[in-house]
Amino acid sequence: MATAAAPRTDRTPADGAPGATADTAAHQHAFDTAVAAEERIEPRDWMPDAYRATLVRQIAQHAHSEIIGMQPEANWITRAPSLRRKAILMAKVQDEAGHGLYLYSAAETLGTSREELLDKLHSGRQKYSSIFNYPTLTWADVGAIGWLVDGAAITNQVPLCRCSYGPYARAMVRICKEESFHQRQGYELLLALSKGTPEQHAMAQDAVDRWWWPSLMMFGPPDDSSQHSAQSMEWKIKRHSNDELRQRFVDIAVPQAESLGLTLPDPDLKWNEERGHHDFGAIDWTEFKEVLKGNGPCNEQRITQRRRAHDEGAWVREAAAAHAAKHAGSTGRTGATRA
Ligand code: FAQ
Repeated sequence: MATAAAPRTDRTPADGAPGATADTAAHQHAFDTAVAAEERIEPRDWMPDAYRATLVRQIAQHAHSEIIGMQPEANWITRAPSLRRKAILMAKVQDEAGHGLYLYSAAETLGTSREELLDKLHSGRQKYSSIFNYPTLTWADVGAIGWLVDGAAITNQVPLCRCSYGPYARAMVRICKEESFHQRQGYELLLALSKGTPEQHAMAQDAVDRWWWPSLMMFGPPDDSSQHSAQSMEWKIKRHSNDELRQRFVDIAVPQAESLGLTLPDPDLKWNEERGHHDFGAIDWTEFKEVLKGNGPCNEQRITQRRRAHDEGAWVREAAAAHAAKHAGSTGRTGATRA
């Protein structure tokens, strides 16, 4: 059995490999033992079908969120107020495309192609994060997304660096490093606005008022209605429940809001000495469900734009495939012709 740091080579083989007829119970036992021992499951290892399906579902949703998540902020690149802000924002949006690529690659190691996943996104058969169905109305929204949305993403994603599936865990390490820069730039942007003119302060406050509650929804439904959490935590895909991570995020955000000189839009938000956490108000789960059903403010716009970008990029994929085929021919290599 390999350690968490190194890919495993001695696990029972995957279906189709020599020895695949070996007893499923023995495979299951080896898998359970590895997960219990905090070892990483690697692509060629045997894994339960449901474990594979859960990973594909979560990684695909995560990848889709990254590439759809480029849209709300890209909306402001041409209107960034300075060269410095523009360069930062362009770098951030490019990072998000990169995160999508790492994640689609991680999903490919589970036997699911990027084309198949994109097709499911475009046809509404797979989800992306609810948060990206809200509009970016002012420049301050770029700051609020960085501070709150990236902040929530980091809180959720740092534990995923310890996910039991190796390729996903390793992708998350790099993603989290980049998300930290994203969160920091958002905080710094909001701080500049908050300490600026009264109009700039009001713009920052308005953005925080609109993004706070949707950011709390990013962590998913409450634990008692989270259908996948228990099994995902047993498999060590998820390390904490949705509510635990949401609470952690609130506890981190409250002092940061104070430093920013901004108010979080929740009259019920207060420190609870007994619990050692902040209490906070009720989340509007009806709104969350509506957004998931496709009825958020920007669902239609986001998916239409995504399909258009995909269609307009067809020639790039074709050219890259032709180049790869030519290169493979000249070096005598075969395969690897995908864009
Ligand atoms: N939005 O049983 P659970 C980012 C669905 S990346 C939409 O609790 P699970 C970076 C869920 O899929 C943001 N759907 O599910 C960035 C399931 O439906 P299904 C994305 C949601 O998987 C920043 C159903 O509800 N991050 O922001 C949402 O155990 C700035 C029942 O839920 C990740 O994906 C939601 N908010 O827990 C980019 C992180 N919540 O699939 C650009 C990885 C739940 O059966 C700019 N994912 N659902 O049809 C996870 O940690 C988990 O998948 C959860 C959900 C926590 C999101």
